[in-house]
Parts: sequence; C-alpha cells; structure tokens
Amino acid sequence: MMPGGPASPLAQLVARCGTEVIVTDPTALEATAVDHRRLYRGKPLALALPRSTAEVSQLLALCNALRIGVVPQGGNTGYCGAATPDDSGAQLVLSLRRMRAVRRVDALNDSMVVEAGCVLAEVQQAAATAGRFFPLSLGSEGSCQIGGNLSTNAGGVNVLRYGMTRELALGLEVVLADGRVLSSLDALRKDNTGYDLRNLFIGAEGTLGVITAAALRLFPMPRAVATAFVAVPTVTAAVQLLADLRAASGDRVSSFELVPQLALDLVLQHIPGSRAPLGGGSPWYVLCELTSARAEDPLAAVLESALGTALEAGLATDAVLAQGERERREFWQLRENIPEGQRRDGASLKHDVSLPIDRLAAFTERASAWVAAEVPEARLVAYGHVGDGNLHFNLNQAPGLPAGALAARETAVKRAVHDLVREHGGSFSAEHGIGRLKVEELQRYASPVELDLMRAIKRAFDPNGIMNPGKVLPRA
Ligand code: 2HG
Ligand code: ZN
Repeated sequence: MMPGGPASPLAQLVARCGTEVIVTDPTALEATAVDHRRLYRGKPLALALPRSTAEVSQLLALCNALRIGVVPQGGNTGYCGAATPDDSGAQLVLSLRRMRAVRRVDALNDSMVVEAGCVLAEVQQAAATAGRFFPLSLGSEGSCQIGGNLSTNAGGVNVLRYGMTRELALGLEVVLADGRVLSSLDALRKDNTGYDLRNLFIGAEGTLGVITAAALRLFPMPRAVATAFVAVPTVTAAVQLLADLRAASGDRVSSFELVPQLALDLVLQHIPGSRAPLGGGSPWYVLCELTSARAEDPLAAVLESALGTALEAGLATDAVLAQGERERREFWQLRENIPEGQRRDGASLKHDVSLPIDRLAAFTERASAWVAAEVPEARLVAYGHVGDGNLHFNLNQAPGLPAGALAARETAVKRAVHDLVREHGGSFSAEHGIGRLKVEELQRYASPVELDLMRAIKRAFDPNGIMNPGKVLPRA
C-alpha cells in the first residue's frame, strides 16, 4: 500500500471490527477453506466471528460498502459446497459459532427462539429439557448448526411426519446485505401480512442475507416408539408397505428409510462394531419407525401385526423389531453410517433426487438399468428417505479400478440420472440444495420464468452481489 493511500479491504475490516471479530490466523482459516466432501478448496480473506446481531449488521454494512464477498458457514457439513469460499483470497467467511444462545423456550406456545450458531443437537436438547420435541434430525446433528439447517432447508429422517426445516420455522431474524435487520421472532402460527419474506431466506443458502436467529416450532415429546428392520423384495413393495403401515398405524410412521444390500455391506465392512439385523441376501431393506406422544400407544403390537400382514402378502420377506433402545440405536447407526461407509469405500458420485412417491420404483428401475449397462466403473448405492420420495442415488467406484475412473464419468452420469429424474417428474436436488455443485443444473432444469424471478429477487435483496457470490445462481 502507498503511504497515505486507501487501506486494503482486510485492513479496513480489522480497523472497524477489531481482531477479536476478524480472525486471520492461518489454522483457523484452513478449517473453513475446505468443504465437508472435500470437493472444493477455497482461500478465505479472513474469518469473521461476530458475537451479536449488531456485530453482524455492522460487518455486513461494511462489506457491502467495500464490496467484499461474504460466505456464511455453519457447521460446514453441507453436500454442495455452499459454505466454501472461492480461491480468490477476497471472500470473507462468516461463522456465527459464537452466537449460540437459546433466547427463549415457550412450552405453552410450543416454540423456542435460538441463535443461528446453535448446534442442532443443542436445540433438540433445549427443547427436551422443556418437555418438548424439536424433530429435525440428521446424521450431522452433533456438528451442524441451526442457521445452516435453515439456510439449506435441511431434510433428514423425520420429514415424513414433521416436514423439512422450512415447516419447522415460525420466524427469523435476518441481517440483510446492507446491514439492516429484518425480524419476525414472535412465533405466530397465523400471520397473513403480505409477502412471506422469511421463506425466501430459508433454502437461499446465504445468498440473500444472513439468518442470525429463528423462532422454531416444537411438538409434544414422543413417548412411545417402535422400530423395525424389514427385508423387502422391491422398491414397489417398499412403497406399498409404507402406505399400508400409515393406514394400519393411524399415520404414526415418522421415518421410513430404504437401504440396499450393498449400502448395508459397506457399513458392515467399514464401520467397526456394526451388526446385520437380519440374515442378509435381500436386495432391499427398510428401516421404519412409528412414534406417538401417548406412552400407552401399543405401537410394537401395531407394527408387528402390520408386518405379519406384509409378510403374508409378499411385501416383506423378513423383519425384526428392535428390542429396546440399544437395539433401536444400532438399527439407526446402520442407516446413519451409510455415507461414512461409502466414503471409506472410496470415490463416489452422489445424486440427491426426489420423485413423486408413486414414481419412485419406476425411476429406480430405469436409472439402475442405465447404470448397470453404461457405467461399469460403478456400483450403485441408492438409499434414502423413501417416505419423502427422496433417494440418494449414489454410485461408488467399483473395486480394482485406477483412481479417477468413476470421476471421469461424472458429467455423463449426472446428465443421464438428472434427465431421467426430470422425465419422471422429480427434482435434481431434494434436500442438499444447490451450493456451488449444482449451479449449472439449476440453470438447466429451472424454467426461464423461475430463473428470471430468482435473479430479480437476488438483485432486490443484494444489489451489490456480496452475499455468497456464485452460489445457487451464477454471478451476475
Ligand atoms: C443421508 O441421508 C444424507 O444420509 C447424506 O443426506 C446422503 O451421502 C449422501 O448421499
Ligand atoms: Zn439424506
């Protein structure tokens, strides 16, 4: 810098916000530079660690004036690179990890207000302490943050009963790109006062503003639970079994997860201590759970009887109910460890797709046949939240091939899978968002009207394009 010339953007940030908030320590920066799947490596300008909404507001106003790109990062567990800075060295990573207060729990209103940096497990715990249930639940709940869950509209394993994160939010506090604060934390169930602004920020992946706090919806605590691991012959049978279980239980099904034999094998092989609940040899399994707020609901009997009927009808070929909480946890760990089993097995290509539930089987059949015929480099590991029509249609590299063999097919595979999804009336991004990974896919599959409106919203909320540039939409 020339003596007397303008200070660098970083120097101005430090001068205005202080070294307590603007961190430049290389070790701290390194931890923010790489995404969870290690698909991207960025080069952050610095890491901002504000302690309050007022500090976020001051920071964004300054970044807006200086045109510094801001990349919000929660627990950094996302799948699409939304929270990773680019490699320009000019983008500021913003973490709200110091803002993790539970501001209120209102048991009678079935709501709570939490700050965005709260880890999801802490939110669940705070609700439980008040005798209430916060149902969002996913594999990374021990490290993901509620701000990230809201910004990506996370799904998880209870969507079937309780909905995505969007359905669990009653209001938000958001800092806009210019530093103004928008707040709707009154936790109202009914509020028809004009456009629904809060829903624009949910799922926007930090491209429209920064969520700093949220009013969340709570539920009665589940007091009865019954969980089963079921072998099913086909995806069609799984879908029919779901419908039958919902009917037989008076709609008490809260989770219904599909697991193929190969996914189970990867967990058994790579995760020490895993144990197969059934004999094996079935192409598919279902992990299903019924829950009720009434402790005396005879869910195990209902589940057992419904599964008996399914076995007779050929919808299931074998089944086991969890005997107690320990076994229930074991069943769930098998399911939750699938991504880790996949990771330890080697390279993979992932597709987070959703279909209308009644078209799931047809899609799976067509797409699996395509993979079998056209991608000898892959083994198919398609699993997921069938109760929500959401399949993680993933491919792992087949054993014995040179590094990069499957990765070389990425573009062709993605195109074929997503085109088939479109043909079956589905979505190429069910619960993992767009981030950086699927920007081109959104341009390809969204309609011109949708893209026009998205661009207009982006311009209206963030005219200088400082909020998470290049994520969701290409840079203007
Ligand atoms: C899950 O359902 C996660 O386990 C991760 O959404 C899915 O790794 C994946 O593809
Ligand atoms: Zn999932």
